[in-house]
Amino acid sequence: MRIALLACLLASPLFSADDAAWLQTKGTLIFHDAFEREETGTGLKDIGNGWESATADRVPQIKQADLDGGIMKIASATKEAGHAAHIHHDAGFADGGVIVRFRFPGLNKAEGLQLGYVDRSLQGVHAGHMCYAILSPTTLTLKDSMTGEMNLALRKQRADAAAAKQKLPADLEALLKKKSLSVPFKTDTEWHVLTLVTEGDELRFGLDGKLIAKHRSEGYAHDPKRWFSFLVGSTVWIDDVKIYKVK
Ligand SMILES: [Ca+2]
Repeated sequence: MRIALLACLLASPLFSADDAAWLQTKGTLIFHDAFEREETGTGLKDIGNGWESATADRVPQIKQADLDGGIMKIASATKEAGHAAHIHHDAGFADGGVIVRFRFPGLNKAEGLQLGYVDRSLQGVHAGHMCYAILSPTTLTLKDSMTGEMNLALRKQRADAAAAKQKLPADLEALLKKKSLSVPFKTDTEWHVLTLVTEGDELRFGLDGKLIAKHRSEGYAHDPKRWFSFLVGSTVWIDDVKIYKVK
């Protein structure tokens, strides 16, 4: 009887490390895009299906998002635009997340991908940056930007210290350190499926059904995650995006 109960508990999504299963069984699919169309131009809304490219109008002569064969091929004009490509879509949940099929095409060195959640209506936070997973060729970082480096009061303290050519106060340095977690991670040029979810004050990143990292910080609990965002400094291909609301 006890063994049967244990087996049952282990089989339940509650005890699964697979956040795709958690989203699919506990959540509601609030947005899906498989990119089976052509973009209509290089402007703010030309990806279609509700996406906005916040950096498109800085460089209208350059196509930064090319819908090709069912894939959104992002190539950031970072230098020309003075900013990494920022492509976002409405989300709107407290707990939930995304399932994204993606690939680094191997067209540039140091291909990476930053994705996460933004709420531009947030007061006291630079550009509403809430939280992110940041994939680089060697590292995965989970970051609470909202109560960390994008918090305006903390940014002022850092700027003041920099202007005075002083070291950061030890307590501020310790606080900022707690706001992110980095683990070794190696990118390649294969297709993968990632999950990025928030549940309460926890942010979790999974790849191909395996939990890679999780981090707890108060900013992750902010309600709502108003936008889902991609920040791309180089090149990445996105095949499919699903956004789920659990709560
Ligand atoms: Ca597709």
